[in-house]
Amino acid sequence: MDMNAPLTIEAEPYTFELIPSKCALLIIDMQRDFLEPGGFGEMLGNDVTQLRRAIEPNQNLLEIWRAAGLQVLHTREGHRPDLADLPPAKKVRGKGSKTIGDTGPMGRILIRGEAGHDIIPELYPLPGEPVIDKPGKGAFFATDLHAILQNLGITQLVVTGVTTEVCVNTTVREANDRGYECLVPEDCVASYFPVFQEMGLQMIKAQGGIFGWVTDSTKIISVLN
Ligand code: C5J
Repeated sequence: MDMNAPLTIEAEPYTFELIPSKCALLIIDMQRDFLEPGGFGEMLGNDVTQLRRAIEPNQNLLEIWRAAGLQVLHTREGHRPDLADLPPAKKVRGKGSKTIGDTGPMGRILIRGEAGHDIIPELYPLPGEPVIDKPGKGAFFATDLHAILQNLGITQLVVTGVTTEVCVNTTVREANDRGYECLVPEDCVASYFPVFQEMGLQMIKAQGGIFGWVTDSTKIISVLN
């Protein structure tokens, strides 16, 4: 494959010209705490099956992406064990009986180094794939993501992961403001709430692609194949 030759991907609101050498797959927060039964997401009362639908499409896309030799990055939402980077307002939000930093079934909730904070085995990073630990919802806030992408010469992002309306949308908006072009495959992102899945995607592609483009992973895969 010519890494500098644009590949045309069918997308909304119009086709996306993917330049392999400049495009990275950014997988957001596919962590055990959000996706597995017994994790933080389920403790908050959410139905994790809504998120687990995105695992297989992400596996398929990741396999093809890696085989094509394209750049992959992963993110994890979480905090230092001493909670020094956890805003008090985030700690108390929701008024749940258990919150970030407390001990749950998979270790301390959303704390770096704990089992629940780690990425699910189905999508585990390979050595050499950067993993961005982020304290907020957006992957650019208080991280070195922008510097890493600039050093790699990346200007386009295929953004996948969870949840569509929270960390995926926040990251796409942050990326858009920094000049990145973002393509979101709708089957590779997921929300606990079907209405937010729908609206989260609508908001990205509305008004001529105000934050980016929306497609389906099969459309990317068929072009990379
Ligand atoms: C949330 C995320 N929903 N990764 N995190 O708290 O979207």
